[in-house]
Amino acid sequence: MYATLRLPGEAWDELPEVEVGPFDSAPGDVEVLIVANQAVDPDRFPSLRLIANYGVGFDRIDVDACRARGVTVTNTPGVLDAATADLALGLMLATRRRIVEGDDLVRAGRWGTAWSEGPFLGHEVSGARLGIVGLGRIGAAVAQRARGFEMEVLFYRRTRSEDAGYRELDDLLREADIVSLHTPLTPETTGLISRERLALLRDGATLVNTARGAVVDEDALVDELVSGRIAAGLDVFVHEPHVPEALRGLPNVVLTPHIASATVETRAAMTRIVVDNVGAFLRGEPLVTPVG
Ligand code: 8YV
Repeated sequence: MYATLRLPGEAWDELPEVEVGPFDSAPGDVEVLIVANQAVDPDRFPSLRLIANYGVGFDRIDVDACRARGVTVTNTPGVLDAATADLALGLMLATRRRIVEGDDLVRAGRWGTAWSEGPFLGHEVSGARLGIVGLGRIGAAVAQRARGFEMEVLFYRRTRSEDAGYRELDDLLREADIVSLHTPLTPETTGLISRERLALLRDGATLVNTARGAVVDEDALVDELVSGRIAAGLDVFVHEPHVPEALRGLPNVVLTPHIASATVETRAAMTRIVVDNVGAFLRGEPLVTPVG
């Protein structure tokens, strides 16, 4: 058994012998691999039977190729919905209420000048119209929180709905004050928020992405943000840990380093699922959360 990282939380200690090291050093005869959304070429590991992915998203793992070689993939659904939804709300608040800019101002000793005037006025989160793209577990957790902020919730998902809040994607982008992305990254969602669709956002709208960077045309997003027409709270990027240089100096963007699931509690719960899947595999029992 080989893991590309030692996972946090008590459950880890239940694993029988596991070697931890960089992905490139994984031995070719390994039967169980624990990874965090890393591309695994099943041809390189002829004995491989299980890839236990530390994360709900497994977009870098070719599940079909794995299945064809008798390799099962598991992920960690459910336990990170609350933490991810919390961060999405945090980014909405931080971006619209200009929390990071305010923090910078205070730290720089510039508080005291014209504090009630334009430059530091933000936009409401409470009562705003929120458009949720992807209404799975995480999107639903965001909707639940949004109701506490008395937001009007619109949503788009693959399967149409008769619900009054359902909108076609373009209509949702046109109508919402805040758009929050919660789709997995698939061939269908890659570039879903294209340049043309970004242009549909209202002036002053806020885009929040805690899903995957590549769901959005990142170059087009940078252009929109540099123009200052919209604002964004971004936890994910196309080529992490690279963040487009142009974003770093912008006041209308809040940037976080892919931390949506990064709480002690959630990460421990994710480890629990990984370890339970590995345990089930070793005992020859049905896996807890197989993918596909
Ligand atoms: C993790 C995630 O940070 O679950 C996911 O899909 O993106 C995050 O929870 C990532 O999987 C790396 O562990």
